[in-house]
Formats: sequence, C-alpha cells, structure tokens
Amino acid sequence: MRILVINPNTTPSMTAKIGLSAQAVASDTTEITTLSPDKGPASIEGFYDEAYCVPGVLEIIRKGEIMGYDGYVIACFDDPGVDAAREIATKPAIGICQAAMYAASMVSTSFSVVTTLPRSIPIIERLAQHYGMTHFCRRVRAAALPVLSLEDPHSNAIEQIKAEIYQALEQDRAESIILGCAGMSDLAQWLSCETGVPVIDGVGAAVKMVEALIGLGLKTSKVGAYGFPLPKPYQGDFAPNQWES
Ligand code: 5HY
Repeated sequence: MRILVINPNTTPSMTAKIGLSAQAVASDTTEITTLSPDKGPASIEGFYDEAYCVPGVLEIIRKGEIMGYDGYVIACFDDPGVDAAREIATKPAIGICQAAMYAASMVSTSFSVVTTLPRSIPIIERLAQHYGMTHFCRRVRAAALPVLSLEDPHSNAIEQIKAEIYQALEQDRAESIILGCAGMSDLAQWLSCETGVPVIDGVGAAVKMVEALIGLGLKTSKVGAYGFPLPKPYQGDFAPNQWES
C-alpha cells in the first residue's frame, strides 16, 4: 500500500523528520511519501496559520487521488482541513491529533497533551471535545516553545518538553502523554524510556491506523457530509480549486 503523509507547514527539515517517523513504524509493504505544500506558513501556531495551510493540503490530496494513493496522514496536531480532505478523498484520511488521542485511550484511562505554544491549547481542547475524548484528556499543556525551535539542535526544547511531561504526570495524574506537535515525533520513544509511561507520537499512530483501515478495505464514505463537493464557480486565485463533477 502507498500512504501519502502531508506536513501542512512549509519547513523542509520538519517534513523530512515527519517522513522518517512515518517510515520508522510503517509495515515493510507500505510505501511512505511525505510532502508539504509549496505555499503557506513555515509553522502552524494558531487559527490564522491553520486557515492558510489548508488550501495547500487539499491540493496535495487532490494530486494524491489522481496518483492513486491508498491513504493519507495530515501531520499537524491541529488536524487542519481533515474534514475537507475527506470530502475530496475516496481513501482514508487521518489527522495526527485524532489518531494519537484514540491510541492513548486504548493504552491508558487518562492522558495529557504537551504541545508547543499556549495559543495552541484551545485548539487542541476543542479537538478533544470534537473527538469525544474529554473524559480521557486530563489537560492540554504547552511547553512554551515556538514550533520551529524543535528544528534547532541548540534550543532547550527537549528539556522543556520533558519538564512539562513530569508536571503532567505529577499534577494531572495522567497515565500517558501525547506529544502535541508533529515536530516532536522523533522524541516519543526516548521520552517513553525516560519517563516510564507511554509517550504517543501522532504521526506514527496515524500511519498505523491508516494501514489498518486500508487493510480492512475501508474507504471514506461518499454519502452525506463526506460526499464530493458540489460543483460551483470559485472566484480569483481559488478558481483552479473549484470542484468539477
Ligand atoms: C504541528 N504546528 O504539529 C502544529 C503544532 C502546534 O506546524 N505542526 C505545526 O503547535 O500547533
């Protein structure tokens, strides 16, 4: 099977890191391709960045459908554009937040999320509600670091994340930890060993769940909300994005 992993931001080093994390857990028979849009924000930190990364993500999904991919992973913890992606995709499309929360709920009775900046907390809290995960989610915390500091080997990012994890274990009584940014995907295994609790990376969780859905022969329903968009004229720069029946 062929899975297309999309990093919705435009930072090549993070796209490469996400690709390695996806490849590391993929089955031998799974071919992973990792892409990012050629337009949009260098990192996604808040609603505005999130809104502007979506058109690029959807263009990649449209190309993926033409190229016959079997499934998609949207590798940003805000799960940007996942519902719109499911409208244009016939194959399964999963966001890393949803995947990580469902995985955590199967290996623990409670989890806390450690994300980057405080402004991402309300976005993730809303997603926990949307996915029916509020009774599992003890707290969404921020390690107070910009997303791109995860790309800087000289930053103190890893220590800040670790410190926040210990706070979560102590104060939230969390039984597992979810890393709330795709840029943290390479830290999960090491942090699990360091902390002694499951530390979950959404990129890996989403790849395994897409593999499972493909293995079950499941496709995205084209009945109702995830049916193909209705053809209509789009104006201006988005004219090329209008849906043709
Ligand atoms: C992410 N931003 O996973 C989110 C995390 C965040 O560019 N990739 C990003 O902080 O919202």
